[in-house]
Amino acid sequence: SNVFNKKEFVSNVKDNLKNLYRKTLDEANQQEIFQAVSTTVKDEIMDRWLATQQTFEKDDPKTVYYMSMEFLMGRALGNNLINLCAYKEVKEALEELGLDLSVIEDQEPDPALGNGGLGRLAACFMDSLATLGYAAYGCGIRYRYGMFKQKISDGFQVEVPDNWLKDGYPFELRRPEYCYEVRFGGNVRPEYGEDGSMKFVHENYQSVLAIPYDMPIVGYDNNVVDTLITWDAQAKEVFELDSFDKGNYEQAVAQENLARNLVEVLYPNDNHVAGKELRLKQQYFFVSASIQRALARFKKHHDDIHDLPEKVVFQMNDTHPTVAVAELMRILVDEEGLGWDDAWNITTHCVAYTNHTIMSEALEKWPIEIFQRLLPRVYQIVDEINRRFLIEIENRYPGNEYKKQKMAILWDGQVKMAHLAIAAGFSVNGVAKLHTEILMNQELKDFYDMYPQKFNNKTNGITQRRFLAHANPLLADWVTKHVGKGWITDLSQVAKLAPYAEDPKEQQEFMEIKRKNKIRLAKYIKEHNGIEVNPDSIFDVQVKRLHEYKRQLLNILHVMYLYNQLKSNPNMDFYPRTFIFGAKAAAGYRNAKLTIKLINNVAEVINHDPDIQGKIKVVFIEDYRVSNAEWIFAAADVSEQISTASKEASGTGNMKFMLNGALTLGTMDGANVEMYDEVGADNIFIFGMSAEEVIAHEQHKDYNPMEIYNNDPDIHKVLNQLIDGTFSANDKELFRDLYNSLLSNQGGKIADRYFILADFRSYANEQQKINSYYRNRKAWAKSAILNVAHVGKFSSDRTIQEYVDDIWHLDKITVKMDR
Ligand code: 26Y
Repeated sequence: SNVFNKKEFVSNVKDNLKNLYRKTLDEANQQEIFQAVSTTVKDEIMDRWLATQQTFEKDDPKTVYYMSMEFLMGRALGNNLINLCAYKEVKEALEELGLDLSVIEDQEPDPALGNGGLGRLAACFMDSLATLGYAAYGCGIRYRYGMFKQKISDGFQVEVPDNWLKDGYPFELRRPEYCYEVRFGGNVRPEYGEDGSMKFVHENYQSVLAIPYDMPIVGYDNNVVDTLITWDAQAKEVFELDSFDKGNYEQAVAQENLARNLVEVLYPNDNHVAGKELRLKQQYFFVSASIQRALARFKKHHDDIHDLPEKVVFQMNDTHPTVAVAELMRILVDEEGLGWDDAWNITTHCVAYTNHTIMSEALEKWPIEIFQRLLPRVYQIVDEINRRFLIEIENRYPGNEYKKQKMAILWDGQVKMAHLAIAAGFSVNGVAKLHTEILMNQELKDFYDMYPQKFNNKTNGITQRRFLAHANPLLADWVTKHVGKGWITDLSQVAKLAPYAEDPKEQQEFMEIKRKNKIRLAKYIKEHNGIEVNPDSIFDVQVKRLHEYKRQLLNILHVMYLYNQLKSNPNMDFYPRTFIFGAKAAAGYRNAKLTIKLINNVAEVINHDPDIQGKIKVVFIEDYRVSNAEWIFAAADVSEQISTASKEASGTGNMKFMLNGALTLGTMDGANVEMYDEVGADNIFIFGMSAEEVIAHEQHKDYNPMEIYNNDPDIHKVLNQLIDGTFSANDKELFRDLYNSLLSNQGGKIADRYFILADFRSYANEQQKINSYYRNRKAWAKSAILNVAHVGKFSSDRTIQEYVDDIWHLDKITVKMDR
């Protein structure tokens, strides 16, 4: 059944061009055509969105509110067409007009309302929720500026503002009729009634209005359209148009400033707390508005607030929305008039928490001073939660002051958000098996001992609709040819590919598809970097946020090492290799930015050295983001997942590479461990220390990188090249900080805290194995196909079904459309 009739589609696009721009097809530019095409597609989505809402009204299903500061959605047009099953017909319809759908897709800015893994996971989850037919709202912030655009200038990262809304975004719907007030600052005063009752009055506060913008989340081929709510802020006075009486003028200006600042920009820090007051404001802003909207929806169907847990669950994506615990309590106690125990019982059956990291620098702790000044009533509630929590600890561990210190929500002048999330959440989950084990046995052991029943694992996943069906149409068709279309909604069906792994004809076809994707990426690299790369070389790729624990530095040091080897032995056994990097560094993260500069300088030297005859190329892809990621995964041979074991909670890029038939070179970290279990030791390259070994070294403080430096001449040489001008002829000192970070303790940071030198040799050995293995094209193709065949577990559909079964207990809905 065709979603669009081609003739009608074309005529609708033309109509939309006329209505939007008063232009004909000949006069319109590609951006305008993108808008007109998107409007046409949105029209089709609207019918399903309406029908879905009507189903919600009729069936009143239990609903999950996925609360997240970040939703890294990526472009919507292509994805919506895939999920409407209309991609091919629209592509053809546009071709008849002489238009190229991929050029039109390329006009869309990436909605990049997120940093990296955590934000992209939220986006994959929304796709799976809609596809599986569950009632779900994503709740987030409509940042005016998303993740910055990255320019590389003289090898350095330069951050450019991401004005993604400048041409207007076609896939959002402003809904001012569902606005809510959110209050900041002021003071709380007890007010006594004549009957001796007491309530708290919040006064002298500043308020803003939260205005929701809805984005449709289109399920695959099922008429379900869920909603991502992103909240915009507006000054109340301006909104109500009545404030400019003189007395209120200053107040009005202050509120306008507050509203503008609140949603101005996404904090570009990934896994590293900056502790900015404005961020806490952002958190409370979207959390308060989202809870108000959820309760309003609930009340349309129910009069007894005690039934809330039967119909509503709030999933907190890391601690960022954890103020939800206290905000829900506040509303239940102050506005619904419930007693504390009643309110606590409801709250603790409605909120659940996902932990995404064990890195201590990513744990959110707010100074009490800030928290109390900004959210005086909410703070009182946190204080009371803490008081009762400490009593609970005392009852469980009488006289154990140490436990209380370690587990308190308020301690040392700080509000510890993770402790609040665990004390209140009915579920606490990690994002991969190893990660959850580390949480239970180390990081959160005290909490696990007290509440073992709360802890559970939900290994992350990714959506195969974006990362295979859309990203890699050639491979998608090949998979469909062999196993049918079922994989699009049930990825476990790719297991049926396994028998083809041994078939020489299929191996060849597979490798030809990979080669075409490499040519597509090579063209992109040529256009964007001006670098010529050889599609017959091994594409060895590391794309992810730049962070020391992810060890891009290990990768580039190894490239330097290989370069040295090739220089001194030009005829050594070496298969041509293209090392591809893509990464954004947080704007204030010095070592991360320096690593980007190092990669670019190494590229500059190696790419222009005739001695090595083009055998190594190094490419840093500018502005790595969801849209170019799709092309990069499709073209990769080797997937670098080389974090220090125990540091990467899960990783999800690892799964996207696997889905596209790349072989993983990785540590036993995060979900790599489970990928190893699925694909088997013969089809993955594992190196380095185990998580246990890393943790033991951290505890015993017995690691000495200097020893390795002194005893391994190759490593010695590479490190010296950081400070002898080999890659920074004009400024030998440029990379001194990287050198120092590996060899000396400084400012509380211990030398090589991510064990780069410790893992270097075993990394180089595995790289050598890859070199030989790739020469055996059949073996390589077999392993690559087996990677695709064993990726089934890593669909976010599987992950979401587990959340539903174990945590959310949602009802499945079916949306009927009479067409
Ligand atoms: C508190 C603030 C500074 C902060 C902001 C963003 C803290 C953390 C983050 C982002 C964390 C993040 O992206 N974590 C990643 O989550 C992925 C999805 O679960 C994991 O796959 C990945 O291993 C983890 O690093």
